[in-house]
Amino acid sequence: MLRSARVLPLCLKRLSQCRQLTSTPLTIPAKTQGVLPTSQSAIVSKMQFFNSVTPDGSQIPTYRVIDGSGKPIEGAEVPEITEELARRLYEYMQLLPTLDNLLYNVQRQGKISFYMTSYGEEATVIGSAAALAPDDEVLGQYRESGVLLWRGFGLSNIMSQCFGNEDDTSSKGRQMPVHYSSKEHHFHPISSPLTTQVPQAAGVGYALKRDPARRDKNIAVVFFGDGAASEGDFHAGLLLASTIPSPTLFIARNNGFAISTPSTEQYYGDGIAARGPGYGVDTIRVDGNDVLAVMNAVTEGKRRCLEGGRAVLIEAMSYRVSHHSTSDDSFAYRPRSEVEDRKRIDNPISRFKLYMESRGWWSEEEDEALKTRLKKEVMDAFKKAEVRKRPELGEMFKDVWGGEEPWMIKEQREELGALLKKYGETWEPWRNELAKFKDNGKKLLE
Ligand SMILES: Cc1ncc(C[n+]2csc(CCOP(=O)(O)OP(=O)(O)O)c2C)c(N)n1
Repeated sequence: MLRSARVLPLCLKRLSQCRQLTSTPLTIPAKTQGVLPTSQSAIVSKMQFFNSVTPDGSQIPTYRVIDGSGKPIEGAEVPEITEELARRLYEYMQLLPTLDNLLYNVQRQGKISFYMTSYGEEATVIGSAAALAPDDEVLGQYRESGVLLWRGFGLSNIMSQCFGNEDDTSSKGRQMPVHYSSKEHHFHPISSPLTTQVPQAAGVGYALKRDPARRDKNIAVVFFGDGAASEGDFHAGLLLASTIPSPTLFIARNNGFAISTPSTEQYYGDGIAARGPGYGVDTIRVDGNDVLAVMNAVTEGKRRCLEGGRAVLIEAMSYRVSHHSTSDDSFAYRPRSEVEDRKRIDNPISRFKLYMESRGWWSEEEDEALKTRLKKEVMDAFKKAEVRKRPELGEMFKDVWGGEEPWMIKEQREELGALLKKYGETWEPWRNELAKFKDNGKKLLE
C-alpha cells in the first residue's frame, strides 16, 4: 500500500509530461530525419510484435532450382550453364568424397593426425566456388577445400598440407591437417579458433572497397558453420560489415550440427538467415544440396555486394553426413539410420547427376570412368606425398615474428637442440621421429 501510494503520483507526473510532449511536436534535425526512430515515426494502432518464430510455424523460404530427382522446379531460374561447366561442377563434386574417403582412411591408419570431410556439403562448396571469381578473397572455416581445388590448388598441395611434408606450401608442415592456405589462390589461412574468420572477412571486404583497382571487381567471401554462428565473433563480423559497409558475402553452411550439438539447440529463431535483417543485410536461404541454386544465390549475392558496397548473407541448408572429424563418433548422438536416409534421399551429387542425365550430358559409363580416374589421381598424389620428408626441424622456429628474432624463440630453439643432443641418437622413439625430418634434426645441433 505504502509503495503504490508513493509510486502513483510519480506515474501521473510522467504521464502529464508525455501528454505535453505529444501536444508539442518535436522538431527533428534534418540530419536524423528518417534515420532515427522517433515518437513521430509511423504509429501502429495495435501493438505488433514481430518475430522470426511465427504462430503458424511459417519460415523463411528456401530458394531452390532443381528438386530431389534433378528436375527443374516449376518456374525456377535454371542458370544457363554450358555442358562443359556442368561437367566440371559434377567432376569437382565427385572429387571431394574421393579425396575424403582416402584421407579419412589414411588418418585411421595413423599416417596423418586428423582429418575433416565435406561429405554432404559438396554442392554448397563447389556451387559457391563456381559463382566466384578466382581472385575473390575467400576465408574458410575448414570444410571448403573444394574452393581451393576448383581454383587449381591441386591434389598434391592438399596431400602435402595434410602430411605436413616439405612440399607443404600452406604452412611448411606446421599446421594441423586441413588448415590450408594459398595467397596465389586468394584463400586465407584456416584457423582453428572458431569464427575468427568472420570479423576478419568484414575487414578484408573493407580493404577491397578501399582499393580502387578491386572495389568494383572483388568481394570477400566467408564460410562458417551454424555452430560458428553461435560465437560472438559472428555478430561482431556482421555488425562491422553493417556499420562500416563492405562487399562481404557471408555464407553460413547450416549442416545441422556443431559437433554433437544439433542446430535446434543452437538457436530458437529461424536459423541463421533470420539474423541478417537485424543487421540490415540482404539475406537469402538456399538449398545447399542444390548446386544450381547455390550458384545462382552466390552470383546474385556477389552482384549485390558490388552494387551496393554492402554485405549479403546466404544460409545454405544441408546435412553433415560425416562425423564431425576423425576425433568424433557421431553415432553416439544421432541414429545411423538418420544419416543413411539423408545420404540416400537428399544427396547433392546424385541430384545433380540426375539433372545432367536428363539433359543428355552424362551416362553411367562416363560416371564409372570419372570415378576410376579420380581415384587414381587421388591415390597417385597420396603416394607421392606419403614418402616425402617433413621440412627441416628448425623451420618451426622461423617466420614467427618478422625482423629480428626475439629472445624467447632463440631460447626455445636452444632448449630443443639440447634435448636432441641428449636423447636424439639414443632413445628409439626420438630417433624414429627425427628420421622423418629432412635434416634428421641435425641443423639444430650445430
Ligand atoms: C572458439 C572455439 N570453440 C570451440 C572450438 C571447437 N570446435 C571446433 S569445430 C566446432 C563445431 C563447429 O560447428 P559448425 O560451425 O556448425 O561447423 P561444422 O563442423 O558443422 O561444419 C567446435 C565447437 C573451436 N575450434 N574454437
